[in-house]
Amino acid sequence: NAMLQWQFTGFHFQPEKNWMNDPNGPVYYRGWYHLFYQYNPEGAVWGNIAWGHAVSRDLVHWRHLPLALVPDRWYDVNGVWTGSATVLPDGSLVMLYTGSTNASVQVQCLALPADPDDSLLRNWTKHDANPVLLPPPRIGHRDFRDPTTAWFDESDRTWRTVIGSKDNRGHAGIALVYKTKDFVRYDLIPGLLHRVDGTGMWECIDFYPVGDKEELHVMKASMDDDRHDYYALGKYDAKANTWTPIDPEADVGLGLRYDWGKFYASKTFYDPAKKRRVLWGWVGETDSERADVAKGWASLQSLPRTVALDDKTRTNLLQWPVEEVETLRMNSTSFSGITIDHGSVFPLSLRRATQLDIEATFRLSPSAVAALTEADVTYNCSTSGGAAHRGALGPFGLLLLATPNPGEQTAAYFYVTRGTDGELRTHFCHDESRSSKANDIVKRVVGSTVPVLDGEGLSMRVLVDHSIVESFVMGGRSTVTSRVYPTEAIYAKAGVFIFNNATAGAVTVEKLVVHEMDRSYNQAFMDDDTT
Ligand code: DQQ
Repeated sequence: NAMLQWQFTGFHFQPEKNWMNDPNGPVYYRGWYHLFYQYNPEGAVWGNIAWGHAVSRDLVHWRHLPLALVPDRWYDVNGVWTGSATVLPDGSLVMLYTGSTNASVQVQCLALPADPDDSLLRNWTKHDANPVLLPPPRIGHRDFRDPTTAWFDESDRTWRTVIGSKDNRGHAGIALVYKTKDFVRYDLIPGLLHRVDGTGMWECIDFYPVGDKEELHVMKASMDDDRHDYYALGKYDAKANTWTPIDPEADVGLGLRYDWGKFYASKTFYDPAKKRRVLWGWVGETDSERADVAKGWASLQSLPRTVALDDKTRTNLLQWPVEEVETLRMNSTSFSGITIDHGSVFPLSLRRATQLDIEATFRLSPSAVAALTEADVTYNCSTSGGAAHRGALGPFGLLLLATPNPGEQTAAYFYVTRGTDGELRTHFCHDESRSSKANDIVKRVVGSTVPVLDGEGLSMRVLVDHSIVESFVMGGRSTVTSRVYPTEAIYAKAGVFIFNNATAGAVTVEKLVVHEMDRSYNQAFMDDDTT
């Protein structure tokens, strides 16, 4: 079926077939980037979870390797679940992961490279002492999982790792810290690194320093309740074993998300080769399970993203596709300098529009902005009418994977409002509601407000890759990822339009460069030139 086949991506990470979920143990080891991931070798739905494995020299071109870890012991027979890699000062590697036991108890396990000289890390040994960690008193047997990468604490010369859990009193998400010298014996450090009432089970916690002087720590948790990855910036006090958000209103689960669309169970690693921190996130399907079984695969990984503190705002992170992604750019076309009047749509003439990297910066007409008094005070992407709802200064932006009216389209757009305080607010949303004529799909309007400083144009970078649209807004202050399943806007029929559905402001397209993207693999098994 050509329509289902078309959904396979060209430059996102995905196995050739079957189900994938969380990224696991990403690490740089002896010249190779390694990515492990939750994988069902038997089918396109979750189950039989093992660790898939792939390696890359550049985070873009991947070589798939045999399964790294499979559920073959009493302590992980119900699944080799999520875990993290830690590189020790001597360059050796330890892997901690969660096992789901024969009684479905969540325990932590240690795996080591069977041959440290194999830079591809093809074989792994599960430690004889496994499981190395059982749920502590008062913690639910099914609420104890996903150990983080460990860090070294000089004060007592031990390693620290964080494990996510839940306190039923208060329905609180909690972060437990253990210390260990050898990754075999562990002590629970009294107290909690952090806790937020009402947020439920914290999966896949990530905890890492950011800022030039590593002055802040990011705490990220994947909220099992609402399936989003939330983070907050805060101060880590190693001695007190606590982390405190700089803005209590924006605590973990209350404020910032990594991504406002489909993105979950993410994990970072530090890349010593390029001195950067890189983030991977699981981008699931939003079509039906039936469709996944029919196409034989489910889920992607997001593009690997660098993540750093935003030095200008200091209130949020910046995420950006790793620079290696740009090596896939082929034909580039510039449409810069166009002005789009309010209420109009402009088609871009492109050769192909299914694998794109688009850089766009818009400016609203200053007089229209000045003329706007209080407007759309309570605007919110997800409760708005999407790209069809017209306001004075929005929506305007791009229609991706689009066919002409009344066809299919995924809208990525800005919408500017003015609050009762007189301040402008800039929203960035994806409207998926017209992305497909198929009816077995979750279609939403998703997005958030994004900080815009004085004088800044409104910029977006949008990566389109068959069934995924991944947007990085204002240099990465916000990101939005959508899975989309067009039925008509596919192959040569897919197009891109600029639109300005505002009622007042004309929009100048200060910059618009569209790069066609090469695919990142050589297999002939998914040829997007077949119609
Ligand atoms: N996925 C894993 C768990 C983790 C969850 C199981 C998050 O370890 O908590 O596949 O998606």
